[in-house]
Amino acid sequence: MTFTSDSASTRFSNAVNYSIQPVDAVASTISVFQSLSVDDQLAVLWYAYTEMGRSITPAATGAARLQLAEGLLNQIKQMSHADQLSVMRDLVAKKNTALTRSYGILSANTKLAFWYELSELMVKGFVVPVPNDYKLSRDAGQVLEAIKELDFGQQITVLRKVVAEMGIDPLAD
Ligand code: 45D
Repeated sequence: MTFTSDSASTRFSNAVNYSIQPVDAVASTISVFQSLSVDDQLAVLWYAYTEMGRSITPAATGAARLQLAEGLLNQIKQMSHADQLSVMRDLVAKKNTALTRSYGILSANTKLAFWYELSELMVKGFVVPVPNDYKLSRDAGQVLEAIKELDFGQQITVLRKVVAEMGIDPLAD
């Protein structure tokens, strides 16, 4: 097998990246994230959104995808702030409810689009905000920093995986 100079330089820069950012930065970020309290998971997701917001374009999240989540989003939009918060906590805590089961049948990317849209609804004032004085735990702060240090593709991988596991998959076992 021959290597062109291009692939050699790709290999070189990969090697450099590995030393700064090991492959399991993604896996370890996911596992620490999942060990956080429910509220810290919600807060970290929110702060991750506020950091990434500019790089996620609404077009990229796909209107077609959101259509599948629209019923859920409309339902949530009409709830009181307290109920909105319980729904989000139920999703994270994998509590079995009609809503978490509806969420569970969405694809991983639609789940990501759903959370993205919830954030947008928060920004527009339709969904309960994170209290200004909410204090992340030490671990949560570290997870957030770890996410910020990942490249965009790795951030998506982490986020997709954590939101994919939320809710209840009515078709599982
Ligand atoms: O009182 O389809 C606390 C692309 C404390 C393209 C609270 C993409 C107590 C393909 C719990 C904190 C890959 C770009 C209150 C998609 C308390 C594609 C409140 C990617 C009130 C989809 C907490 C999309 C609350 C991406 C309200 C990357 C927390 C999407 C709410 C990323 C948190 C989306 C929310 C992200 C977080 C969304 C709603 C990171 C949402 C985060």
